[in-house]
Amino acid sequence: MIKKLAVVLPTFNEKENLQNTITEILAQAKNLADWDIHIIVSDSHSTDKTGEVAKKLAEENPKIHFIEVERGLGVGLIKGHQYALKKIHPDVMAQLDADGQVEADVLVRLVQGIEQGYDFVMGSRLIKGGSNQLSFSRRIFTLGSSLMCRFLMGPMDVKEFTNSARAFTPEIFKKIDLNSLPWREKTFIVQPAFVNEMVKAGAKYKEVPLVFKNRLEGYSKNKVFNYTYDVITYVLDARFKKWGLSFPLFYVARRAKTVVKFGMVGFVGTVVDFIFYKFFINLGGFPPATSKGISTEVAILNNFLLNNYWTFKYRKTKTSFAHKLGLFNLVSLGGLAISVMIVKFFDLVYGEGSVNILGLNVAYNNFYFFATIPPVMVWNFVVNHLVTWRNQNG
Ligand SMILES: Nc1nc2c(ncn2[C@@H]2O[C@H](COP(=O)(O)OP(=O)(O)OP(=O)(O)O)[C@@H](O)[C@H]2O)c(=O)[nH]1
Ligand SMILES: [Mg+2]
Repeated sequence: MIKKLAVVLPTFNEKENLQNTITEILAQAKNLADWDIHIIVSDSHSTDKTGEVAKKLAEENPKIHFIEVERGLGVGLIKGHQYALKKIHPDVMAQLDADGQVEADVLVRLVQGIEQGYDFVMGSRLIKGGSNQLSFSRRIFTLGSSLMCRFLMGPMDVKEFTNSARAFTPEIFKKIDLNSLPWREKTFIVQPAFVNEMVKAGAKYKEVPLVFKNRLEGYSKNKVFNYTYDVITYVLDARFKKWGLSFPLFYVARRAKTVVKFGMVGFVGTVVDFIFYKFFINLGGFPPATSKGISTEVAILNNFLLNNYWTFKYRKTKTSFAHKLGLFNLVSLGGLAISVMIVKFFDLVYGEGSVNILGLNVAYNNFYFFATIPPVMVWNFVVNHLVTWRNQNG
């Protein structure tokens, strides 16, 4: 008896890749004799007209379906599967990247896994027969997230959590808890989270090998910093839940992402400040006070650029670059005034003593220095968040 296989292809700007990927997938029919392959392209309103390509393909071939969804890989996947359930009534549900990076023959192994009685089969670059041909830094990401997912979240016997090639039964898909799956996130966190939810739903799972090549056309939509951040906070959150702690770490961390980035920039700025301070003294022959003046301004500039092009990149402001740079300098000056007042205050109250810590004589003034960091950081963040990079998009 012929059975139905529904393959979801999420797309965002994949105009040059989509047609080839679909051809490759349909070519797998030769090794899937009993299967009727349907493809659902779920496009997030691509700006390169991927939608038009998909619409045309869908008109020419009744096995190709097209839906339009909001931005986000998770949205593309989940809404694609929901559409498949409702309109195609598949015997097996599957998903693949639409950019042709994953060799399409994995589909055959995914379906065979389900035929063997598994509920959830994952393509994997990290098992025997699999291969990851991406750049070194991307391979590090795959490996690092795999280790974190395995040992912090589990299950330990899954080797890879971060690619899209998967197949599952409609029965197990209906069992997973979509409310605790962060599928509306803009990063790719849905990938490892989906494994977690499948396991929680009691899926019998296994991995099959796949080959992951470099992109031929188009560009990557993967934001590696944001994804790494989400993976770390998600797996810790999952670990806490397994321990019975109900602290919503992932939720809180997601809201605090801008603050964390701002803090990281502040940290880098402090290092830059120190390096330039020493540089101007030792190599430039400047007196320390002059060096500090220059190095501080270099650090301010450094922090401004990082915050403008990274931390607050997605803020829509109406002010010019120079305007923001001016404001940022003023805010930093305010921070300077606050830190001087704090040191002055402690100096007046506690004076110039020292304390013995583990045999080391530590002067009070060290504590005065570090005491300035939290309030100045709060000041800088709040004012820059509310004024310098104020979102003017409503
Ligand atoms: N519907 C939808 N699909 C998306 C979105 N972002 C990414 N995708 C698709 O998800 C798949 C994976 O995204 P990629 O940009 O290829 O990510 P990647 O494979 O980790 O990165 P590369 O190796 O550079 O390709 C591709 O098919 C994308 O078109 C989105 O916002 N909406
Ligand atoms: Mg890709």
